Amino acid sequence: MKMTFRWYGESSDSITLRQIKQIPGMSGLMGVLDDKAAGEVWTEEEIKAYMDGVHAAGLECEVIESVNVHEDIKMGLPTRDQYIANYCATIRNLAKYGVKVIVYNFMPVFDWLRTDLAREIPEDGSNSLYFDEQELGNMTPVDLVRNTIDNCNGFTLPGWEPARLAELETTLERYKTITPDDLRANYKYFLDGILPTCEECGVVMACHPDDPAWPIFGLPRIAHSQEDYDKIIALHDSPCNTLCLCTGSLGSDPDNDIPAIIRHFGKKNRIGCLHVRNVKHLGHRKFREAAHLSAAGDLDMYEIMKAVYETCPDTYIRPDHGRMIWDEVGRPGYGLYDRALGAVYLNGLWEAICKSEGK
Ligand code: DNO
Repeated sequence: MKMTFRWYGESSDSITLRQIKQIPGMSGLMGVLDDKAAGEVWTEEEIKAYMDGVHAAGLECEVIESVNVHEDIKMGLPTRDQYIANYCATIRNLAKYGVKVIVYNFMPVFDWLRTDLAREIPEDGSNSLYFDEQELGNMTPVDLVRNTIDNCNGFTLPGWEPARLAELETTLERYKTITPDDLRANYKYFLDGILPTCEECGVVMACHPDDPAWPIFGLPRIAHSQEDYDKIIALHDSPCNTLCLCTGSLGSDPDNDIPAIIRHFGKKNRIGCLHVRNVKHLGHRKFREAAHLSAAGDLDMYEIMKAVYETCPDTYIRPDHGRMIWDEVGRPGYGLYDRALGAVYLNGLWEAICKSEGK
């Protein structure tokens, strides 16, 4: 297992590579070029500049996140072929700089979604990302976007880049006629278009789940359960067609048994990497993100790490969304302190599991 950390780049992150390097057991990053719009080619020069900085700090970057899929691909528009060709060019360029896994998602319009980015946790005065379906019911998609952009402390949030959201209303209108099966068919077209390039370059695609794990605003969503992922890996049978197992996204639905899902796909060698975090259920479709410690939320982190150990021990993991603690100001979910605590805790579980297995 390699422990990694999401980093947005020098001009876009409140955290430095030096700080990341000082977290015990950190091998490298799940990196991102934060300023790339969906559909654009990530050029060799841009990737090289990012990687040079990472390597100079003594870190690796074998996983890249948020190579976003253009809406035209998801909607199956004729322009999709050009965007698929661009995507293949990006895959090739990333592979040249040592990237082994690309995390992406196939969620229409929105990436992850919350109704509050800084809900105070009454027990200790920290705050974390929060979702309540009832609060969402009172908001239009435009309200939600405004709320999210206004409350992210001046940082861009993954999936909420203003450029992607400029045409929000038109896009939402177009999705009204797209069913989950249509979306899956468009997804197959995309996978058929990119996976041969992945196989050629030795890059694995890892699909991030819908977050939260159910449809929102009536949009089709097709990646939030074991059954959904069984369908996705059947769309194009390739060892490069894998999932990014995000425990908090899938875990927002209490019906998803996370250790069982890890075992199911781990055994098939279809887990490209994991985002590991805890979630506290507060009612029907209402939850907040919790500290990583099992006792702080509803997921059993020991069982999760054990399932990884048993079925995909060579994977990449990163601690996901932390709370904001110790008065840190940063990108919601992506502060330094609570994610560092999470990484150390997960590494501690890993050491205990390895030792108890005599390794
Ligand atoms: C959210 C992240 C996601 C993820 C993308 C991949 O915090 O985990 O934005 O990186 O869905 O495309």
